[in-house]
Amino acid sequence: MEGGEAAAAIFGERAQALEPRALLAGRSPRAVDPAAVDLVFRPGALAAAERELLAGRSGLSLGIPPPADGGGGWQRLRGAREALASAAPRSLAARLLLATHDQATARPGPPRIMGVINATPDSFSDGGLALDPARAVARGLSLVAEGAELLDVGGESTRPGAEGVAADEERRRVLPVIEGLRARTAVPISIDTTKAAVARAALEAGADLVNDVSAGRFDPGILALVAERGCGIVLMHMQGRPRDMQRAPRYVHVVAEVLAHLRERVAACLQCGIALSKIVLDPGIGFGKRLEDNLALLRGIPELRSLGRPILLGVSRKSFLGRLSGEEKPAERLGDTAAAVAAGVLYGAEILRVHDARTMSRAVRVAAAIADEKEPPLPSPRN
Ligand code: HH2
Repeated sequence: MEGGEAAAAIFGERAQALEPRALLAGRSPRAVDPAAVDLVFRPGALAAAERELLAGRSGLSLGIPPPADGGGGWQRLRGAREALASAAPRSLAARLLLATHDQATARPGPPRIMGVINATPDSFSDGGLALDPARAVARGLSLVAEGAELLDVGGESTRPGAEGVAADEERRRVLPVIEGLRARTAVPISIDTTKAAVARAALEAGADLVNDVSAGRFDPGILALVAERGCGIVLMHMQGRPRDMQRAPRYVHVVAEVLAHLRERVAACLQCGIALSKIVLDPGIGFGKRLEDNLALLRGIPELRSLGRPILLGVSRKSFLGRLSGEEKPAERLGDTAAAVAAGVLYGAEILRVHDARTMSRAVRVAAAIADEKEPPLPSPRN
């Protein structure tokens, strides 16, 4: 399938009804057989002729999954990828399902560390530490020395309950940091902002991509800017706004809802003229999520990968880790963060946004080696 047709199929009108559910049953894409299809979707999504076509293909079984898999209301397609591919020329649904399967089972690229620089007085774990530009630049350079391959510079805290800051103040905080870093490192720099005016100034000062936790919803001008500059963009899911997002987050099925939201935001980007290849997706851990939502989203990364874009994961020091471990001080949540980062890598996340690059790059290296299916040679009996 052509890239353009895959994008049209995945982001087109029928995509919602054919949304994959329980894809790969929460298993790591690194541990599944890409030749074996196993997809669950809404039953109404297939026209009778398509149902017949798929059910009639040798080796493809079309049934209702058992309740544990979300049965009753969902349909499950299993069989060889080859059989689905042979139905694809005659059915749009088969093409969509094939694209979904291929995207989700493609091996993720090597995981990379994104180091966080908060030029803010009030960030939840390190507010005030990098308010002075010289200290922020020094912090960025040490993150790079410790293994960060990207840097994310922000001038507005998005912690729960945070009130926004004006664009002028945000620019004043981030521009000297971006200029200072640009003069000293070639590592890609992202600007963590929801405002087009701040993003524009940051890109002019040397930033390479935009990290928008509102995915272009708070200031739609940001999408036009990204299209104009041809730069990359991170689209993150958030329910509500930072000031109220943790008051009463609610989902019926969090993974399906986040997937549908990200699908809609990708479609908005494509409509603005942003190339699909420039987009990175992020489930927004801690942004309008309960503990169980954050955990389900970590396990749901394989489903989110069905949109065919790399997944960025921001678990670092967040409060859901403290809920699990009992550690109240965010800066002390190093082991907690390493465990969540490792799980993210195993589920297929490709960019890990962290505050502690040294420890997390080690966690990433170990997790990536475990995820790599190549078996190490058995030790010889004499060793
Ligand atoms: N988390 C924070 C900020 N920006 N961007 C993306 N894409 N994903 C995230 O998970 C994410 C993010 C919150 O962390 P931090 O920047 O350390 O805190 P604060 O918002 O208080 O400055």
